[in-house]
Amino acid sequence: MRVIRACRELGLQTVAIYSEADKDSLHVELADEAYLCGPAPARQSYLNIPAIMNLVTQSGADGVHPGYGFLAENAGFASVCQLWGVKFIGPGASAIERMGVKAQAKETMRQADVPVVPGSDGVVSGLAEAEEVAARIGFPLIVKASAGGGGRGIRVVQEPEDLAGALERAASEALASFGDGSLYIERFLVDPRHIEIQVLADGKGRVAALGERESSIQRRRQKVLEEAPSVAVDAKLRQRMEDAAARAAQAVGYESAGTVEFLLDQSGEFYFMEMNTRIQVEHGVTELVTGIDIVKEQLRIAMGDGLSFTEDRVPLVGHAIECRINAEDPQKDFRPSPGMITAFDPPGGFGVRVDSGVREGNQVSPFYDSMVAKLMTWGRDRQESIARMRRALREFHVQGVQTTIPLHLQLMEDPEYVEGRIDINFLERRLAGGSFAGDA
Ligand code: MV4
Repeated sequence: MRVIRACRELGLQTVAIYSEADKDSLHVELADEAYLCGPAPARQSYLNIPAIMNLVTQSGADGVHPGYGFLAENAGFASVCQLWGVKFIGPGASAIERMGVKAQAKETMRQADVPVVPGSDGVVSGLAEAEEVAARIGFPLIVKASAGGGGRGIRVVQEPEDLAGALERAASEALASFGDGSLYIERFLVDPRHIEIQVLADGKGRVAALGERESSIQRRRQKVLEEAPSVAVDAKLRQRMEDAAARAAQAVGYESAGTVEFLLDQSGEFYFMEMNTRIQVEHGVTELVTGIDIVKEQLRIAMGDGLSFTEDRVPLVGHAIECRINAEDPQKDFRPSPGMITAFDPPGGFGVRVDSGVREGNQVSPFYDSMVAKLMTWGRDRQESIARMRRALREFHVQGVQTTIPLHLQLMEDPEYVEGRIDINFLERRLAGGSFAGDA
C-alpha cells in the first residue's frame, strides 16, 4: 500500500504480488496489476525468488521494491535483480552483504570514524583473547554472534567466572542458529536508549540525514512504539549523530534509504549498533516531521533523478509518534490473535495518519507478521502528539481480533513515558511489574 501510493504520485504503473492468503488484500486491489506468487507459507510465496522473478518477467516490471520484510535485506535477491537487469529499489547487494555480518559492519564503521562500543577487534579467536578483551573493557560485557542481529545470539556476562561458559553456550547457539559460531565482545551498556538516524543516499555521492527516531520502547527485540525526534537528542548531539550516520553510508557506498542504529548511553555517548539496509516500518514518523516522502525519494533515486530536496541536513518540525497496532492479545502475553476482522474503523482528523493494509472481512493470517496498522500522530510538540495519540487510540475501533491498542493507551498514560524517561528496558520493566496491559 505504501509503495503503491508513492508510485501513483510519481505516475508510475504498479504490479503487486500476493500469496493465496492475501488474495483479498487491499494492495491487490490498489495495484494496476496483481499476480499470485504462491501458497500462503512465505517460503513458497513471498520468499520464493524464482517465482517472483518469473512474475517480474511476465509483468515487464523494470523495478522491484522489496518493502521492509521478507527479501528486503536479502543480498542474493538484490543480486538476482541486478543480473536480470531489473532495478532493485534499495542499496546494492554489496552494502546489504557488508552490513549483514555484524562484526564486519562494526569494523567498517570503526574505520569510518563512527563511534563503536569498546570491545574485541572483530571476532574473538578463543577464551584467551576473550579474557584479554575482558581485562581491557571490564564487566559487565556482552557476547554477540557475528552472524546474528536483531538481538539473536547475544549474552550478557556479569562476572569473570561466567565468561568461559557464556562463550561456549553463545558459540554453540550461534552455530545452531546461523551456521556460524563466530563471536565478538563489547562492553555492556546499561539501560541505553535506541536512537536511529534516517539517511537518503542518491548513489552519486550525496548523503542526506533526516534526523533521528527513538525506538527504545521494545518488547523481546520487537519495536512497539517509535517517535521522532528524541527527547534525549539536542541540536548538538543530533549533528554529531547525523554526521556519523552520513560517514557510515559513505563508507559502504550506500544508495537509497537506510537507517544507522545507535545506542545512546546515560552519559550522552552514542555507539554504532547496526545499519538497516532497507526502509523501516517506522519511517513514517520521520516523514511527518520532515515533510519528505521517503519512498518517493527511493523511487527517484532508482530512476536516477537524485533527491528532490537540496539540504543535506533536514530540519525537524513538531513531534511524531507511531504506535504499532498488532493483532496480538496483551492479556495473553501478546500471543498472536488471528481471525476475521469483523469491524475496522481507524481514527482520522488533524495530525492523524493510519498506514494499514487490512479492512473489514480480511483474515489476519497466522502465516505472517501480526501488524495490522501503524497509527501515527503529529503535534507541534511531544505533549500535543501524545494527547492526539490518546484521542486517536480511543477512536480506533477493531473487532474480531484482539489488538495492542490497550497497551498503547496505557503507555500514553504512563508518567515516565510522558516525561520521556525511557530506555530499551522500560517496557519489559513495566510488563514484569504487572502494571501494564497484561492485567488491564
Ligand atoms: C547491546 C546492548 C547493550 N550493550 N550492546 C540487542 C539487539 C542487537 N541489535 C543489539 N542489542 C543490544 N546490544 C551493548 N554493547 C543492548 C542491546 C539490546 C537492545 C538494543 C536495542 C533495542 C532493544 C534492545 C533490547 C535488549 C538488548
